[in-house]
Amino acid sequence: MAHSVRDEALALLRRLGVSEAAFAPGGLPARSPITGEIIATLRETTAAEATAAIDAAARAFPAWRAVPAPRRGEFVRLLGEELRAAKADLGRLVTLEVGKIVSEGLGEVQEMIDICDYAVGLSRQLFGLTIATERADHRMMETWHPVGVVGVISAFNFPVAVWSWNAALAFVCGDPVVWKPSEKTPLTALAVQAIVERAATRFGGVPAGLSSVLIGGRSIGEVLVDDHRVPVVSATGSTAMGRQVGPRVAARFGRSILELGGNNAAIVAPSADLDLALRGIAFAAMGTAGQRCTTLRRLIVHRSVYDTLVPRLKTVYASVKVGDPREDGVLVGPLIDGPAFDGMERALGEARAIGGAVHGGVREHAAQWDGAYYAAPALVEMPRQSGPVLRETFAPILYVMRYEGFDEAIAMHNAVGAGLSSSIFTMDMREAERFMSASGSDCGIANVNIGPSGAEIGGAFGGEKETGGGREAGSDAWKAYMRRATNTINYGTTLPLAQGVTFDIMG
Ligand code: UN1
Repeated sequence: MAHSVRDEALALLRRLGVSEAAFAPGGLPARSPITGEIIATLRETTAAEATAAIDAAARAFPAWRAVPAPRRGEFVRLLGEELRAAKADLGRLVTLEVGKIVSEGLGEVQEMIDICDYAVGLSRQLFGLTIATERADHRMMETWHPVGVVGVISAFNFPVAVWSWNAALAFVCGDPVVWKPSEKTPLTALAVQAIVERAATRFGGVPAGLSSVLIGGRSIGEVLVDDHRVPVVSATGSTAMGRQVGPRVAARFGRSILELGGNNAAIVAPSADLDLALRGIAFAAMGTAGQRCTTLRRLIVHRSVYDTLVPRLKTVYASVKVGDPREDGVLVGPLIDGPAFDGMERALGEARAIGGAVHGGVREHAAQWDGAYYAAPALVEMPRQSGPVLRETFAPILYVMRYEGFDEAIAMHNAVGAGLSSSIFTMDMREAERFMSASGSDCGIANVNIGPSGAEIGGAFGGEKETGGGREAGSDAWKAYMRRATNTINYGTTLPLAQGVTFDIMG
């Protein structure tokens, strides 16, 4: 019998520096999906407090933008150091609060450390272009300035890493951050805030209000969405959530960075290295219990390899250990809650009704923990791509389908609403290049011989279509956290006008 999640989580929270003031009887319950037990109840942020946090962030902005960018980078360097020191504890808390297996909990914190390192370097590289002008003795250039308060709304499944992609960039770009984490994962958010405060103390001179956390549900998120002093709102979650947030932020001419649902596929071509494909598929489809936005949900297999690959996959699916994510050897932890399991059952029922053959997918460990929802990952052989296959169900369901021709595979691949991540397993370079070309995958991420999940922070992360179009983390994603000014400077003695316009005045 495993020891109590609650005791361990409370000890971790103390070690991580979360103050007792965060707790309140009868407040928001923080549950562990491992056992279903309540770890703590938390004081919820009121709407007035949320507005006060935005006031403080807005006040912090002029002070923070005046700090030279490489100095702001020093703050993020210290944050990275604090995260390194806290990695074991915070990673473990992610496991307890979200149910990720131990190495994935630690991996999430590593992702935070990685983006901090990235942002430190970036703090000396926030540069713009110098542009040739059509006028003599003129120079044109772009400068990038801090934009203001960044609102971050994050989901339960990456409860801390997604904040860090946004916050590490925002901080070096000169922007304060107000964060509304998922109401399902308040504990890890409070722990991160305590870590930020330690970095701020070591740095000295961080303006009050630079970083804050709002604990609560949708109505608290709405305060961020609607406040005109928040020029950028970065929201991660469902497409339904994004449909609300995007237009509301746009209505006040704010900018949103949306990272919404994924319905990610992999194509397995005739030439695929099937050993490698098997490993790639297994991690991408079952890892994090199918609760990544990059999770592999659709497998499009050439008919010539179907009967070799699919039986092997079935064996892997049947052998994977589902259970307490703290235990060695477990690869699939619990779903986040009961509604997640209901959604899985519903999707499997719909798949069966249209001819799908479902392997796995049954609830496990219900006798031991009736408030926890473990499910054996499901492999579903579908006669065609329809019904639940066309939408994202946030659970470990992999729909498998056959294809004949490569064009058909690409068409099937692109025939869903979401456009986050994608992959192809092939040894044929023509297919690989086609898949990554303009006429190939329509997703923001297109991989070859690796699955669609588990991206590094160095690349821009996000997707097209109903995924929302936002990009976070690496490459030039930082530009979304700044405003661009185009400058034209005349160092001559005359005033030539652009486009040859003349405007001669008297005198
Ligand atoms: C998410 O599920 O919201 O690429 C983010 C990945 C991770 C991030 C997933 N690095 O799977």
